[in-house]
Amino acid sequence: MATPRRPLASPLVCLSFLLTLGCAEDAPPAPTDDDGDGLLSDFEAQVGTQPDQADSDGDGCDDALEVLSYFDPLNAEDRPYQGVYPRGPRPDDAAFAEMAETFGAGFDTGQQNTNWTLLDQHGEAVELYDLYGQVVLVLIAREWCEPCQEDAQALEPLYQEQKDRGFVVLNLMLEGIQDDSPPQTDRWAEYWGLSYPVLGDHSPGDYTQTDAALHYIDTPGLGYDTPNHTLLDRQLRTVTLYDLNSFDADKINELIDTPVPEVDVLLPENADALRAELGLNPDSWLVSPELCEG
Ligand SMILES: [Ca+2]
Ligand SMILES: [Ca+2]
Ligand SMILES: [Ca+2]
Repeated sequence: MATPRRPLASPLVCLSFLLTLGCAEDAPPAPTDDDGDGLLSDFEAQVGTQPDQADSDGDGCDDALEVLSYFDPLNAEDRPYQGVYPRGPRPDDAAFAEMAETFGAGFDTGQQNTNWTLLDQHGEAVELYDLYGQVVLVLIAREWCEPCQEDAQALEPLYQEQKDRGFVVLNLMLEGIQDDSPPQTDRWAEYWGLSYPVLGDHSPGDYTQTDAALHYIDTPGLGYDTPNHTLLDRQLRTVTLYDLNSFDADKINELIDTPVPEVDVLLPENADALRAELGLNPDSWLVSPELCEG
């Protein structure tokens, strides 16, 4: 970010303190924000970011913005998405392991989905576990399939309407405009006006060779129909698997109305003030990557 932030502990504060009460000799030094990124150095020590570097991982986003928008300030590959998809707080690995123990790990109804990662239409990695806390609709489609085209378009207004409340469509694309040809996710997204993540997961005539779709196609043999839908709740547990009917807007809205699960994340004490200073909306998980470049 171009504009360095004001240090939160002003020298004037210490001066007025000296004049009125005097400074105890063994008083601990006031916390400082040496790199001006808005995070006090003692907080930076707790989360592992650099106290003398505003952007610890060098991805263009200052530490404070990453911490407050739930991206990883120590991973340059992880920063606000070009597609501006919602991102909430993510549980740590131990918490995910505990949930898998409780609900069962896998993709059957009620189970805690196992994590997976695919590239979207902007070439960015989208990881399922980063979407914890949101209602997720997995749409599996092929470019040549007309009902898929209609379905994908019909989901766009629902995504626009509800993404602020924690709803995302993950559109897994298996094939391109010809049977078995590779999908082009940017072409599909652009042509049909889709802003949710469109993820390439090519199945050259055999869905068992896909990286994620194979978990959501619950059918014997290699045959499967598109479009199909799998709905996950806010804890990423399967609610309905491989549904061949049109997406169920009522069920989706019912899940969106459920409370967001609590996640233990370390946030600075000045989080509210910092959010306001950085231009982050405290009621939304949508963060534009433009905030990073200032
Ligand atoms: Ca820093
Ligand atoms: Ca960064
Ligand atoms: Ca980062």
